[in-house]
Amino acid sequence: MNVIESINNLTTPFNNAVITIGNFDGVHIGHQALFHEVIEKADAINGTSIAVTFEPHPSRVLNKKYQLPLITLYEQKVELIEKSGIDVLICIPFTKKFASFPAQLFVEDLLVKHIGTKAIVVGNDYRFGKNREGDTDLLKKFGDRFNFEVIISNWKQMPDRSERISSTLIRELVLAGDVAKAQKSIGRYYQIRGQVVSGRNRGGRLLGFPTANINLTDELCPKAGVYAVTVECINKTFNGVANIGYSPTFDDNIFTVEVHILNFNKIINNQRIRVNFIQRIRDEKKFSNIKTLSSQIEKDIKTAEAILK
Ligand code: RBF
Ligand code: MG
Repeated sequence: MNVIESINNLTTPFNNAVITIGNFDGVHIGHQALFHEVIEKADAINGTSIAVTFEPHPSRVLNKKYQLPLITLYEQKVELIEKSGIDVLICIPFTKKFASFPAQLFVEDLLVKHIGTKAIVVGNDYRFGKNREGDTDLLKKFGDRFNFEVIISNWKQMPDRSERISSTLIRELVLAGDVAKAQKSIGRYYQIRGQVVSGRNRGGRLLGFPTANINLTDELCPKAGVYAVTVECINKTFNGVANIGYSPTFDDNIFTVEVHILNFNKIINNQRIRVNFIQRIRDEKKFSNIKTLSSQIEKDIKTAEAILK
């Protein structure tokens, strides 16, 4: 996949460009469906399949007060879009100036003149231009005027058709600890990335279950509790159990994200690590002594092994 990170690098329009545009936070099943429609259309007209996105996320530039935790940071978003099979990813550096472009300028200058759009695939709630003034009706008008096809794609539903899949739904599911349902809406396990930092050296010494403590680079962290996970580090994937929270058995009240990796005895301080959340096991609890916590962790490991086998 060709990744273009500056409008200045859009020198010649693409051949029969078929595009979709969005923030694509989470690269969920709905986004993946848009990418597939773009790829099919591009195949049909011998064209180029293109995803257009924005970096930083527009919410970071436009409203400073409440910042949504992003589901996928830029690095992971690029990886996932690449996996979808899209030919070109155009990341528009999002600035206040860019946000102030009127809808027509955005379409005529960026989409038509620079990208060479011949077809665009968007959801029916798609909005564009300054103050989100453009909607799908206006896009169709511009399509007639500038000679591109507008394809409106339906929202994707959860497999049981209970809800529409959206980035908002996925944030809610992850924050509620429902990682199994999150998996159904993103089409992969929810993953966090970070770096291993030294902890209090308590897990191994006191409890018999050493953990890698993680300094998250990601923003969206699952609800406090114990989870069956897989762990990617040192170029391999391992099974594990994660604990997220304040370890209430001890009174230091420090929030940690930690994983105990099964059948593992390496020291991985400072290494990059990725944790995939497979299933929630239980809430965190305050135990009356270290021995009962320790035997509960032993049970958690058995539970995780059964889930992961
Ligand atoms: N600490 C608690 O205070 N309550 C818990 O319920 C709890 N569950 C855990 C489950 C697992 C699988 C692991 C690996 C750790 C858990 N811990 C829990 C955290 C434990 O206290 C921590 O790993 C050590 O204190 C080292 O930081
Ligand atoms: Mg630890």
